[in-house]
Amino acid sequence: MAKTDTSMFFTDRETLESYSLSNQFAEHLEFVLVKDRFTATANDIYFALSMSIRDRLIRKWLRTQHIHKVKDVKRVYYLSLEFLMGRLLGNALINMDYYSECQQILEKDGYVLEDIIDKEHDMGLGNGGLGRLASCFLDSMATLDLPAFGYGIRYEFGIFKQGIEHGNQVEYPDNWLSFGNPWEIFRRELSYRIKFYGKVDTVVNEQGKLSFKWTETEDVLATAYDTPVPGYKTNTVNNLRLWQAKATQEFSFHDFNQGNYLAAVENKNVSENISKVLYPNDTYIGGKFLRLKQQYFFVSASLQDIIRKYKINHPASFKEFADKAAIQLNDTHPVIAIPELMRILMDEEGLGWDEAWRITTKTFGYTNHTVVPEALEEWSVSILEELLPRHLQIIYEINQRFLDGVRTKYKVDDNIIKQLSIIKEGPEKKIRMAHLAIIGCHAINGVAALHSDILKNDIFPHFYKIFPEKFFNVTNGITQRRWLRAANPSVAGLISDSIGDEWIKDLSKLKKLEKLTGDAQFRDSWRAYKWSNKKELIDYIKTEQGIILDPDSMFDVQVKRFHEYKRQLLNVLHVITLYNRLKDNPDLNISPRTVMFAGKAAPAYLQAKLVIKLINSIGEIINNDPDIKDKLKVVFLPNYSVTLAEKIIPAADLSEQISTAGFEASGTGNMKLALNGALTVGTMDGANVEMREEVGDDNIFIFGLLADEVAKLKKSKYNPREYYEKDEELKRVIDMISGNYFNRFEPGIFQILVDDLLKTDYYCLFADYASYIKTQDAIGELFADKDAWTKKSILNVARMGKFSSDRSIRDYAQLIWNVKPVKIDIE
Ligand code: 26Q
Repeated sequence: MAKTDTSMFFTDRETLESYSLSNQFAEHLEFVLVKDRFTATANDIYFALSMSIRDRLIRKWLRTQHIHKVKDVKRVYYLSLEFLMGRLLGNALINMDYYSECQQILEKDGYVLEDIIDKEHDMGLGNGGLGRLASCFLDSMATLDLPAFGYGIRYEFGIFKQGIEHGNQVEYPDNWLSFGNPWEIFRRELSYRIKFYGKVDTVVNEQGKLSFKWTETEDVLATAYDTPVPGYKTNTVNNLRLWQAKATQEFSFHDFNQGNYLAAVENKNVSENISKVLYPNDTYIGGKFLRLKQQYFFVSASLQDIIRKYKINHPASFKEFADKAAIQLNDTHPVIAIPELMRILMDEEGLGWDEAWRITTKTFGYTNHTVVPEALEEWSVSILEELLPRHLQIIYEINQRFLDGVRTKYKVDDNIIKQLSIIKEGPEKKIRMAHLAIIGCHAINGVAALHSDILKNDIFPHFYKIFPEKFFNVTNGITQRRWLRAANPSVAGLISDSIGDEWIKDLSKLKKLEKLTGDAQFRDSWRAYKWSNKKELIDYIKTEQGIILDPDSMFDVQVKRFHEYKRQLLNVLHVITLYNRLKDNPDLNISPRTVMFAGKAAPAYLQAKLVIKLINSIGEIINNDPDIKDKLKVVFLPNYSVTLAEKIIPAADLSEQISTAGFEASGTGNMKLALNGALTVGTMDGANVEMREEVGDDNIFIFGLLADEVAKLKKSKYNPREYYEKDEELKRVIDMISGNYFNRFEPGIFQILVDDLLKTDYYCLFADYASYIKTQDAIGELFADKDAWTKKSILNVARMGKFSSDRSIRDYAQLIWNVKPVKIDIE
């Protein structure tokens, strides 16, 4: 360091801090962006402001990393192929407490902060629940002062942009970096070599000891981009490190000299394709080669980075590795990390199998996010053999040792051995990544109580018998900083004015709201703020889609990925039922409803896309039918994203969480909506079960079959046609869809949906229909009683304390990671 005092910084702290944010902002605008007041665009303002805030973060960021290093603390490494961060500016302003100062600075120049915040492109590097969970967890880990690193891929294209054309989903690339990204720091000096393909040589040394050499590989570089993760009102700033692929050679001189210019750059493109695009599926579909490359690419880079950091304090021994690193695997997507760490420890660091295995199993934890058996990730042996030959050897060895152990310890037959094996036999041998994860980790957890039980009892019962001590539950949560404080400032403000603002760091404090349900004035304010949120959403929809909506109608909201098991189609059946009742009796006295849908379907998931088309088709008919007298509207809001969620959720009255019981691992939208005062209509699935426990049966609308009843029904001969024949309203709805009532000009397009329901109805829509309709009728009635509804709305918010991601993270820290908070002092 240039300075002789003990300061770790080059510049004087006093100088930087007394230097006003306003000056810094002006300097960025002038000297970095080279703009003056006449030429600056709103986008320039966004950039200059973000860079000024980033400057303020940097000192804490460096300090945090420094303290973690010198104190040699245990860190959490969260490995995830997805981080659905959304926008960063608003969040940083709130967490660092700069919001009002920035408002004032911009006001002077005639700008409104919210408009500037609106210029930021979402960081959409994820599909849905699992990716957003990773982002909520980063926020909570920083806020709780836990030393943590997120590792992932810096996709050039995030989740596709959804457009609607003639009611159909169309996909456009999400070129999120096209205007630059003020938050990330490119770490030019940080890059690692990632090996692919090649062969494995067996080497015997003079002592007769075997070792393995992975040679003749084709290599790619992983380069690091860091994004700061500030905690709320704390000095901790953790790091999200995303890897980008870079060719080891810009250029093949060999090809170039042969006169083939295009071939000379082609290899570069092939290598750099690895970090090009996020796979837009949110369930496992097929074993795509590039996906495996992505997985290994980021896993290998991250492990090399973790080991480099470990060696700074422990150059000579790996003994303490598991005491310094807890690595959490976000689903099976990064599970190739298990053989990779084994390979590094044995082949590169010279450890023996037993020592390497002890370290590996002690280090890793695995979170499962899916119950659907066909969604469990498998890779064909032939693909692994080609791409990662040494890893395949190690996986075989892990399997062999595990099964041998089982055979000696238990009396098991070959059938059970077959079910436990990592290798699935068949015409094409497959590696079951979940089995590898359970065997190679010390902890496996589900994401809600019901889900964790299903894992133990139904999905992995044999593993549970062998390793009961490995199975945990950590119920998901969401960060209240983004999902209430930032997304819903009016209600958040009302809450803070009434009970103080401790809830922002300790969500259980919301309990204090319970007594305010009896305060008529408070209820009026609550309603008024919810109403103004609805008005804001209405204005947005009017601008974007030209649809006029009524803020006094019930906003009945289903926002999530489109999936058959999430049963958006069941919601549609209810909407058509209401429509028919109103057609029969236009003067029917019902609570007016605006039914809103938003969500993306995987581009190749035809059934899901057809449901989107159906929603748009029924909207077209219902919204323009004069008989309905505006008592029912159906709206599909295109391009659901974190930012759109932040607009919809604060405006919702009713939250639809209607998955077939046993299929939704947890859900997190359910928590976000309830935290914003929406009442839930839901099945006994995922975290709904625990939400009911918290808010009480009177404050949530539960309907439908239970998970074990669904399982039983499926085992018996479930005949959906019986339900159709017996229920007049249901029959009429189905006949309308099949009779092209909503698609006169495109006859037959929805017939596959109908056929599937009548023949199979895998997700039991018909079995739950009557119960759903009955519950919705009760909901409609209650909505007419404004005071009763408002009381329940307040109680829901008051009792959401459990569902903070702060609680989830404390659970992980204690049950699985064994990490402690580290306070960061600024000297
Ligand atoms: C796997 C292999 C190849 C390509 C894609 C995938 C893939 C990608 C994303 C598989 C699954 C996902 C995402 C799953 C997901 O979001 N699951 C949700 O996780 C939430 C957080 O735990 C839960 O609340 C939801 O219930 C669960 O559906």
